[in-house]
Amino acid sequence: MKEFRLYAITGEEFHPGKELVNVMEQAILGGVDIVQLRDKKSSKIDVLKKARKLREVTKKHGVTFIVNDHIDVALAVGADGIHVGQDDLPLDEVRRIVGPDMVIGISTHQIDEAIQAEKGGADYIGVGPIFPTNSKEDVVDPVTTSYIQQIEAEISIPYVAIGGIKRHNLKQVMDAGAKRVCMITEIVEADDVKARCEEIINLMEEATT
Ligand code: TZP
Ligand code: MG
Repeated sequence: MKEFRLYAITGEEFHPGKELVNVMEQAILGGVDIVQLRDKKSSKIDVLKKARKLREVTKKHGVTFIVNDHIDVALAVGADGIHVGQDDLPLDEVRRIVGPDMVIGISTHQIDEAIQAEKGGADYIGVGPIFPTNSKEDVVDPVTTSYIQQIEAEISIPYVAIGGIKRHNLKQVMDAGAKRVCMITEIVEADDVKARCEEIINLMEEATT
């Protein structure tokens, strides 16, 4: 898959009064290089409509577009990838459905899941939640930055740290070894989403130099 650094997931409930596609375009302009549509509440048809708009704006800017959960929607809009959880279809079945070229990402919370994901042909894994977060309903206990260190030691595919990552704790995440981070609220809740993403990327660069 294309290299990435800052991964933004949608969280429409966190930016009332602002259009989803505008918020995500600001994130892209600020330097986000993957956008994931994650919508656990809307009907399939509404998810499809949002996915079409996000596919358009991500394509315009040459940014990777991933759909969470809905494999059919991902295929219908020509998304670059699909993100699944531990309770979704097994990776080999997802691969059978989406074909060889689509990116497949999977969330992991412990090293066994990460090893299985790598063996199973995932293109990247989510690693988290690192810190407490209110952005996910069925969230498991924070895995802390020690999980990042374990992943660094045992996993070769790209991984992205997620969960409660903010400007103030970003350095901790990078110091543990993470090169890529994923955020919802720290990005989408900002008044100026573009400026926020620029600031986050600067902090990431500072942390690695
Ligand atoms: N998966 C693990 S934590 C999380 C997801 C989708 C939510 C991350 O949101 P935030 O607002 O960046 O903590
Ligand atoms: Mg899922």
